[in-house]
Amino acid sequence: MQVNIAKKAAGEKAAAYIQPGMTVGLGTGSTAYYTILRIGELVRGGMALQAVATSADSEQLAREQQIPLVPFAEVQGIDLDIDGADEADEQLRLIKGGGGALLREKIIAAAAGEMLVVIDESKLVKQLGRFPLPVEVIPFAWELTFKQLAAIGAAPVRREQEGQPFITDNGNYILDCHYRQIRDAAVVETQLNSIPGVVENGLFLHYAVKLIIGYADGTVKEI
Ligand code: ABF
Repeated sequence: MQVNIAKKAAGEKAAAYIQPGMTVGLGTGSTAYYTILRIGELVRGGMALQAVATSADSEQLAREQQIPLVPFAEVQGIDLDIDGADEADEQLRLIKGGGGALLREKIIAAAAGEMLVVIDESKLVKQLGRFPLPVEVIPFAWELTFKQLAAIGAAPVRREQEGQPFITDNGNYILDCHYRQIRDAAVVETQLNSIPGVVENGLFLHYAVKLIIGYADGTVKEI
C-alpha cells in the first residue's frame, strides 16, 4: 500500500497522547490505520494498554499488531478514542460513516473520556454537508424510512456494494444523505433521530476534543 504522508502524520501524532494503562478506542479508516500501527509499535515496545475496536476491520488489524483487545461489554470506561472523519469543521463537528462503521464509532466516542480526530487537510471544511451524510437504518421497511428522509430534504441514496445493498457490521443498511450544505447541524440531527427506523446518523457534534490535521509535507496542525 502506498503511504499517505498526511494521514500517516496525523495518525501517528495522535498515538503520542496515549499513556500507559489506558483503554483506547481504535477508530476505522485509512488515517486511524496509521494510529493502530503506531499503537502496535508501542505495545510491542512494552507499553501496557488495552483497546476496543470500532469495526471488524480495525479489530483484525489490532490482532495482527498484537494489541490486547477487550470486548466492549467488559470495559469499565474508555480513556481515549482516536478515530478518523469524512469532514470536520473548526468547531470540531464531524461527519463520519463513509466507511460504514458510524454506529459503533459513535457508541465508543460517547463512552470515551476524550475523542481525538485524525484527518488529512482535505477533510477540514467551512460548512459540513458536501460529504453525503451516512444514516444507518434497519432493513425492515427501509423504503418507508427512505421516504421519510426524502420528505425532510435529506436526498437519501441507498449505499450499494457490487450491486448489492451495503450491510453494516450490525446487519443494517446505510442511506447516504446528499444535503450538500448542512446549515444547522443540531436541527438536522434532531430530525434524523425522530424518524423510526433510523438507527444512527453520522453527525458527531459534541464528541471531538481535538482535531489532528496532517499535511502532505508531513507536518501536523492541531485545533
Ligand atoms: C472512519 O473512517 C469513518 O467514520 C470515516 O468514514 C472514515 C475516515 O476516513 P479515512 O479513511 O479517510 O481516514 O473513521
